[in-house]
Amino acid sequence: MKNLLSCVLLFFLLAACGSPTTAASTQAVVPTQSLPTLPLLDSPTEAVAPKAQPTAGNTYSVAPGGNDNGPGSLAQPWQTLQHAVDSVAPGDTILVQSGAYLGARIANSGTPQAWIALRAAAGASVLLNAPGPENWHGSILEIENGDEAVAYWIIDGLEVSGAPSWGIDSRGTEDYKNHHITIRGNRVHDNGLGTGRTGIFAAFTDDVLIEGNISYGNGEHGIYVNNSSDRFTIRGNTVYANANCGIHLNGDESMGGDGVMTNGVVENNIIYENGTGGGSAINMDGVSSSLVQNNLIYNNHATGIALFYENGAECSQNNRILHNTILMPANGRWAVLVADPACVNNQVFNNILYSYHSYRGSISFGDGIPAGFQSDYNVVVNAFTTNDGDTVLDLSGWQALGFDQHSFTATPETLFVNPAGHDYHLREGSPAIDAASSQGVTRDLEGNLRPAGDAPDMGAFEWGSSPPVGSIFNYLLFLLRRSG
Ligand SMILES: [Ca+2]
Ligand SMILES: [Ca+2]
Repeated sequence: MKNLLSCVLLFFLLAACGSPTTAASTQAVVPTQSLPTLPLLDSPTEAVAPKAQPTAGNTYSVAPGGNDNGPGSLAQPWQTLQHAVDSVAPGDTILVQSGAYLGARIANSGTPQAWIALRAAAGASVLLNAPGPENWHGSILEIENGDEAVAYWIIDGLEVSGAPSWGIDSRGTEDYKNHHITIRGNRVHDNGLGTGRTGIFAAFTDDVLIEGNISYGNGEHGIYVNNSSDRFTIRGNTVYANANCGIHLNGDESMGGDGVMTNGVVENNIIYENGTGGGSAINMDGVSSSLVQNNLIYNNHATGIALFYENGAECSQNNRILHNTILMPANGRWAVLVADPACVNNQVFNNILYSYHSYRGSISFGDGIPAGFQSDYNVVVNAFTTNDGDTVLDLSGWQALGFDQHSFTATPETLFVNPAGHDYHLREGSPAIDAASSQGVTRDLEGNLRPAGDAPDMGAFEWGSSPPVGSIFNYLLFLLRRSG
């Protein structure tokens, strides 16, 4: 994989330099050893949350067999993650060498200009498989002080597995919210199996960026952000086979704070095979003024995207659900649920909302029509409800209520390249091509430009599009480093 990526990267490096020759090929390959010192790379899509700043501090190493009384250099590395995270200053980077480690609790902070990184070294396989000695909750990696906020940390490239409770666990408090925590490119799996806990968890944490992770097989949710956290970005993750939700968002008023999560973005995630224990692919309880776009959601066994309030201080409202591709299996629930009429002013545009269920379909209102609800330009099935499925409307009956005037039904076989093989790119001639409305979404799930052709396409993939050249370069660097 790395060689392939290096070659592809080389191709674009040469192309970008206008040099079609191959003479310099061996020299032109970016050496992987240089990658960890790069500043943070642009991810496949445009940044939404504030970005981490390049660091300018010291670089330390941790390795099995190291010595915490030494200097923490590459030649004389430290041994434990706890010593490392306790020893660094703003701007520093901890490079973790291959091996298995206890986790740690991070209790100090970087600054806006000098984040701290805890990062797998290039090419290293780093496994964190048990809580550290200072941990409080049975989680493997805890980001928590208790008396003050923890902020400006990057957690990057680690495998985190086997926690008694949560895998990666950021917790502020009602009075001291954590903030600016980036959790990127980690593989987080099989945590909380005996306790029903989550892979990646962030409570009372503002401006959290959870990006490019793989979270699977955890005992509760794949990713869980809660407790009034605002301006969250959950982007480009692959989330599968978790017992409950793929991504759970919960304002959770009972824990204090304002009980609402606002101004978040959930985009470009691939979410499948979650929810066997109940829980939506994307579950939004007390989430407002947020954007859910370009997600691919299939074979999840509860609801696709649910807007409701159970613990949140208000019903999820003023959200935009755009350009998602959702396919519900025969044992799933509705593709989109607005559970309560108090969930006002939500918009559902440009999605593919398919279901294999015998009577559950595209959109369900749990208890009447919410004020300000708008939906249109979706691919749908002939099943809608305004009373939690007691009565099922076909598309014309639903349109008579004023919704989905430009939406239409279509089968997966006419829409997608290979639905049986879970390839949900649009096929040539797909009725979803150029059939969406302009909602200001400029990229698709893969970072390709949107719209291509005459108009945007419905669903998460824009047909016949390609990424801008600068994005190709950054995306390949991103993949190369993750594959390392
Ligand atoms: Ca809030
Ligand atoms: Ca198009």
